[in-house]
Amino acid sequence: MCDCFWLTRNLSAAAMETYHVYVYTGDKFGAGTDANVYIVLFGDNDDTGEVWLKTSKTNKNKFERKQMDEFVIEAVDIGELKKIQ
Ligand SMILES: [Ca+2]
Repeated sequence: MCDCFWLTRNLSAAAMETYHVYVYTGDKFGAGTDANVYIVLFGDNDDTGEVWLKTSKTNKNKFERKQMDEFVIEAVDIGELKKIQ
């Protein structure tokens, strides 16, 4: 195993950022869903790629109607957030 691989891993680990993502589920019929929801954060340096919103910090049952869910995700440092998809 070459040294460069190890160096790259260290650098990427140091560049990880924690993001808190807040998702409000509307009150339209059928809005509450447990389907797999993915988001992508776009910054001025990079984007996170697709991130699965797996576990809500605020609610055991995520994505219920008129509910705010908080998700904590770890991803690369994308710089200043520009867009969420
Ligand atoms: Ca649900």
